[in-house]
Amino acid sequence: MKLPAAPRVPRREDFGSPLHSPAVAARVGVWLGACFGIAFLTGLVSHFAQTTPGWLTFPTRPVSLYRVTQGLHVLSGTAAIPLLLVKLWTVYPRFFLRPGPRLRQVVVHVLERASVGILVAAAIFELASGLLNSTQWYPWHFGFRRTHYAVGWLAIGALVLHISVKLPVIRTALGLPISADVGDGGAEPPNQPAASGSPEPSETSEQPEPVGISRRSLVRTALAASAVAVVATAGATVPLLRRVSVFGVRSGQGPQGVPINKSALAAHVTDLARHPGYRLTVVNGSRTASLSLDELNAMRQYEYALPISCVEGWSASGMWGGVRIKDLLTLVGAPSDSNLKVVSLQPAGAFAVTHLPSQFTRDDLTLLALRLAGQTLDIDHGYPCRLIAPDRPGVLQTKWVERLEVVA
Ligand SMILES: Nc1nc2c(c(=O)[nH]1)N[C@H]1C(S)=C(S)[C@@H](COP(=O)(O)O)O[C@H]1N2
Ligand SMILES: [Mo]
Repeated sequence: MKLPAAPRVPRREDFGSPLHSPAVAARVGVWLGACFGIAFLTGLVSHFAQTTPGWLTFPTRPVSLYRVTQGLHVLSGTAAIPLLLVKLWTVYPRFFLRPGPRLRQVVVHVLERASVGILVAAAIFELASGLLNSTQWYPWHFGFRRTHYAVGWLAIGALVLHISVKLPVIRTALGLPISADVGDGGAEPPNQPAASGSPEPSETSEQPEPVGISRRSLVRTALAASAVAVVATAGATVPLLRRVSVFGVRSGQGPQGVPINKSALAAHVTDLARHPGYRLTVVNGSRTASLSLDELNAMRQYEYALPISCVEGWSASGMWGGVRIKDLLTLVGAPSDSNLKVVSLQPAGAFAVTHLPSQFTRDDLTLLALRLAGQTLDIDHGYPCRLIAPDRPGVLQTKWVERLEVVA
């Protein structure tokens, strides 16, 4: 009678499926690497757009630059999710690899495993935190933006190291047909009898029947899943896909054709915003101007099509009407390229006060908007007035503005 084998830690050799192969890992990895590369570069743009004042002057043209880069950022991250899952599944038997007996082999093994561990942890963290942020769910206590940015460097560093170390395997795997076996440094090539004694497997040796899906199908399925994820969310920023994108955040219509992120109710600003005694205060040192809504409407009005581009990946264009910020500065004798502090009526919150650098202040397109789509601004879009500047992240397009103050 055969006794059941005692439980033991698995070994790499226990995983015989031909899908656990560098042939799959390298092919999925190319796409995954491209997604991470795009997400990293567009993430840098996003970081610099929000880090103001900084050593970098973020440009105000093209007006939709940030809309495109941030859309790409969120979409490349979304596309990476299915790819990362398939890639991790393909390579997970390597987790059970054991180093050779020599000290040097052990050291190299530990270093290699540690770098892969950092890469996997950082990649999972970036995709998970980004996904949750785009759904505005924050089940954590750290600042999302700073942490996501810092771990982004960790991920890209570990990725570059990983690609460099793996380059020979990647090149071999990509140079051969997908069905060819490339040793991954662990198991014998699966589905081939161990070549004990004879250097070539004999021609008559029986090949086991392939079970389940082929490597090619696995790679294609991973890419298809990735494409579906993109199409299901891209409507948040690509108007043509709005109806198809069932998972697109805020791809629906908000008041006046533009979605809402934070409503007046959620910002606890409704009463203040509707108060009949509302006045906008503009401050330049000791000079102050105080304007009622009627007075603002009596100033010269401009109308521009500009996008709201949220960091969460959704964006929408609107026709905004109102007064130029630089015209308001003239009222208090401030130069048009002043730096401004923009203060909202909103009593609290991270975006209640923002900084408007001089390149935006002096720009003709930068408005204190009083209208959207030809109508008085909806209270959820920032009534009585809101900032709208070209090529600026949505979070910094302050709603319910009550005060503009010239700062150094
Ligand atoms: N005062 C204030 N302004 C704000 C916000 C906020 O929470 N408070 N949210 C910002 C964010 S994150 C975005 S994307 C835009 C959305 O503008 P919308 O609701 O008009 O589309 O407003 C920005 N302005
Ligand atoms: Mo936003």
